[in-house]
Amino acid sequence: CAQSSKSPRPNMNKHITDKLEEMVKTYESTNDRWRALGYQKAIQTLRKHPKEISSWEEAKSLPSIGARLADKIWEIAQSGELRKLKEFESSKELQILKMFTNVWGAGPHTAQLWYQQGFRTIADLEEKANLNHQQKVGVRLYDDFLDRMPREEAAEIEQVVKRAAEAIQPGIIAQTCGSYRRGQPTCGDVDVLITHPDGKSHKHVFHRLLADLKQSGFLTDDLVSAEETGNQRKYMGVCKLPGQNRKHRRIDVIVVPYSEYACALVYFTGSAHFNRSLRHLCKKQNMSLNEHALKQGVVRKGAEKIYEGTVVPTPTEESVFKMLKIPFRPPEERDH
Ligand code: DCP
Ligand code: MG
Ligand code: MN
Repeated sequence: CAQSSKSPRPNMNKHITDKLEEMVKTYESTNDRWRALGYQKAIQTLRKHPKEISSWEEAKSLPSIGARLADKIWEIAQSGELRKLKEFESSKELQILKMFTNVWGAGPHTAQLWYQQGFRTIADLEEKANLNHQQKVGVRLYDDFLDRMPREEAAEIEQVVKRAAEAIQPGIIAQTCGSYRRGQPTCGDVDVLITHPDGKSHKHVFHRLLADLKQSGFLTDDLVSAEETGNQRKYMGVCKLPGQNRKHRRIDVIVVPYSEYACALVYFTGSAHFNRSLRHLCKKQNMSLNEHALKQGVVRKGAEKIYEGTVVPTPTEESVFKMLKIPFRPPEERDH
């Protein structure tokens, strides 16, 4: 997927994979990891298949697709529907579990616990459940968090963060990544990546920036106030633009050293699916890629790394693609 440069091959079986994705979501919400994984593998296979599925046998012949999945695929191909999915959709219990897993800070396990305790609505959780701090925020702002913002609003949020960061440290770079940078019309949150070209001034910005943005009333709630991975710092929280009729929006702020900027930019721009295909490409070339660095000369034994490899300097995003021996892919073309 990452390999093809310009027009990525269209998914000839989108009508099928869309339904199967719904099945994955359902099985994830019931904590049925094996079924979810089985469906996920089938989806990946179907995405790569160069033509529309035209028989049960054709589906069955593909990797990761057994007789039962072939039944489902053929049912969708013929009727456009999947009875099993319809059943799920009409199941009250599954609907409630899905709603509960959509609470920020709750996973499928917590959702099931809540259900077993007799809770059925978000109001039940608010009144009766024993919630941690994140879940309290998630419940209070449930509707706002489910609403994706128009990209214009993400741009306004970026500007607020940019101006505040610039006031602390002139020359700072604040770039919104994620779905916004990929040009999506709506964004689930705003992912602001911050660094400084001098290689050191980014360090003292993190805490001051958050303090300033709290003081001004822009940041309203913390979800994860500081997560440290190596030299990177990540904040996850909630913001609200000034003015009437504004919703609370999810915001992530990530501060990284300039030497890691290009890899962080690739990682936080995504999509998550694109990142997976990049990592897959790396494996084949004995390399590894994460939000910190690109490494070469990695030695793997099965899934395990027995030698970490050495860091390849990547001054720009383009250089990451070059080292991976693939043509540069602009952010707008990284959704698959
Ligand atoms: N990311 C990843 N793997 C994950 C989560 C995130 O590689 N499991 C990377 C790719 C994502 C980026 O981080 O694009 C930002 O994560 P988000 O969850 O904010 O996702 P998006 O910005 O892509 O979409 P949304 O509009 O829903 O926020
Ligand atoms: Mg995002
Ligand atoms: Mn995010």
